[in-house]
Amino acid sequence: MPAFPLPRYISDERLLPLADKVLRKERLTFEDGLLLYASPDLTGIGAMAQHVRLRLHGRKTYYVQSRRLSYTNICHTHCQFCAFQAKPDDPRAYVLSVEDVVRELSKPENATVRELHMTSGHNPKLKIDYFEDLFRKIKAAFPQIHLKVFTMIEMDYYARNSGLSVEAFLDRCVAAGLESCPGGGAEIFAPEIREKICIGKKEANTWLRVAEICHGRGISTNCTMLYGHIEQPRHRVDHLLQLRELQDRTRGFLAYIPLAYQIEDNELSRTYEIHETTGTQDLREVAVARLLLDNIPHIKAYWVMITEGLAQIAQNYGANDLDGTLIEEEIAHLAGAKTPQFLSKNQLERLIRAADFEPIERDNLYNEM
Ligand code: V47
Repeated sequence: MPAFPLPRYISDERLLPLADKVLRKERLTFEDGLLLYASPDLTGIGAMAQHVRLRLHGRKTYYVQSRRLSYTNICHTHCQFCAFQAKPDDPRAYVLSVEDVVRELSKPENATVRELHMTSGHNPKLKIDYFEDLFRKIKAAFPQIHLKVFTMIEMDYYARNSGLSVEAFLDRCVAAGLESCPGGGAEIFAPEIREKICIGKKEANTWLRVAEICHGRGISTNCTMLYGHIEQPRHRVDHLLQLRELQDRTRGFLAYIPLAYQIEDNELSRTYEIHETTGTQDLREVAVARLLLDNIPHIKAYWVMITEGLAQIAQNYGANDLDGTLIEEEIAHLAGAKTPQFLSKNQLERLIRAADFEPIERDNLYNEM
């Protein structure tokens, strides 16, 4: 890689020692993370993150032809930020049958889908037999579709609901066709925030323990952080470093996705005065992640939550993945996301190329298609 005159892009002198570390591939500390949030020099921070991104991935930006599907919105956990959940007596409440899912995936618009990403509510009526049947029938009908299912908290919930250990539940799901897991449900690990934004949701240790079990069994997962609500920079740095620490031990995280809090139709924004995240905040989250998470290969800019235009620019702030086509997204849109429900392969490629990056279609494990 050609020498990169990184310090030339930095106007906040306090960042220069961090730039030195980045150039020497040295790990950043908790205090460095706090400075990355405190410094007004977004350009300098972006340049450092971009240096790392170019070192790792050159000008490649990945995307996947994916389908979002939630098998149920019935949820007995009550996350204050969630606009998707429904109680069983809500007219919006639903559970998809296996036949519903197979019928949906048979539609022509799903013909090129390579990844089925399913996260849903915590529904006490669903147990292991439902999932085994679901996964077997999907894989029988669509062997080319990669099954990426369950947040870590969902897996813990459905294992307990089935009277099984997480290990036994996961082994049976994998035997039925589960191949990897999405990164949701992590929210913010710090207990003083977690207990305000998702009262009663399992604590951070559960999320981390289940991720470790998945990784130990060769099942890759992603990881996320929900930002832009009542958390402070120190909670974000703490969250990212806990992810980094687990990754040092397991190497099982494929990608990290910062999730910008969507403020509509949920209790959290009715309880606290919270504004929607801004462009500079969203870009900073991508850049800080690229700099602190030195052991997680991919950083996604999730266009659904930050807009297509900003995701495109985020490619210059450390992101090397724009997620996927999605077809029909519910969780962010019910909470007010103004982005489209889906982007076509051509639209994604155009966004990537127009910013002078190289679009690479991938499968869920980052094999190039
Ligand atoms: O688990 C819920 C979060 C997650 C809101 O792994 C909200 O590739 C913002 O996990 N505002 C679902 N976020 C999305 C998710 C995801 C997205 C993209 C890629 C991947 C991946 C995973 O969204 C939930 C929760 O953590 N969420 N409500 C909200 N109002």
